[in-house]
Amino acid sequence: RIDVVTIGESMILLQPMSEGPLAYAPLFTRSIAGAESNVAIGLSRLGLKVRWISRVGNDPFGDLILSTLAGEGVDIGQAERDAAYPTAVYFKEFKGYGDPNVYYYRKGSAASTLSASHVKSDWFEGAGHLHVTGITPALGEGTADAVRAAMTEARRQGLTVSFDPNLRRKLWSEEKARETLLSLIPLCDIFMPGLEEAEFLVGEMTEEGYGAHFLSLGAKAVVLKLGEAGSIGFTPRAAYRAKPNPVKHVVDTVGAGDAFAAGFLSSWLKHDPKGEDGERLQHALGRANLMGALATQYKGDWEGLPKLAEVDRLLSGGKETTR
Ligand code: KDG
Repeated sequence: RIDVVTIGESMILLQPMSEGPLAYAPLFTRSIAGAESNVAIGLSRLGLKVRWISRVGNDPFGDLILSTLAGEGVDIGQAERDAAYPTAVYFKEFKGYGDPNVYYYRKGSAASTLSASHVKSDWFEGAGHLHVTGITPALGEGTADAVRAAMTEARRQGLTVSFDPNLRRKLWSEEKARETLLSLIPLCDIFMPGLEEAEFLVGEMTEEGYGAHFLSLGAKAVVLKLGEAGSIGFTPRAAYRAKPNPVKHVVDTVGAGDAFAAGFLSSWLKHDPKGEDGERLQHALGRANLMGALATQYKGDWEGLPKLAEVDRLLSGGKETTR
């Protein structure tokens, strides 16, 4: 049985080994990244069965993406190769302060040819949950239709659906982003925006106002990420504010939201839905905050993500045996 299906582009990630302007970076490390595959790896390390679906080029970078995900225990059986288009690449630029800059080389990539006609009912067979983000619809009209079709088909088959808006301003206009992201909220059960994304979508409100507003649009749970201030979750019956996990030195913020999503879903989906919402939120947000904080401690989107035993140890305050 597959616990979570996720759909979205993975790219080759080149990270400069030094801080400063990308133009003068002489040496790079090479990895893979993509919001949805970051979540897939995070969930797999936490013990869930995950299927990742996308299209990659019939090229060595496509090989690397598939072998990395397979090596992490993620099911890649439904991912497709496209001989006509390449696998995308992106670069980070570390400034030494704040969020890294990101430069995408992804127009015309294999994944951006994804369309509603690719969405197959067997993607979701035997699965419990679908996780999608607002990056895929930002890649074009076809990919936006594909996300809408996938969310609709998943729900038809009885899966629950989570949606992280993952606003990427470099990929589309503000107007298009707002309109499309808002239109997808009624198709999800769990909506997980950051505070700035919530404001971008519906204007300035209180945190409780955002919770009530997104619940009224059709989400059954709303998770608001507050960055350094932790997170707060809402259902129609409960609200819970989770304290942040202290972070000594932030190395790389990219991927923290994905780690948060993996932490949240790994707990929320395993908790009895008939139980008390407040308790369910408390456990899921506690794990989500820890995962998000840990992800900022490593350069790279997912390499430093913990396994379940480590998360349990950290949350229970247990001692670590290092040698
Ligand atoms: O959430 C992390 C992602 O932003 C990163 O892995 C790259 O998927 C990516 C994107 O489109 O920005």
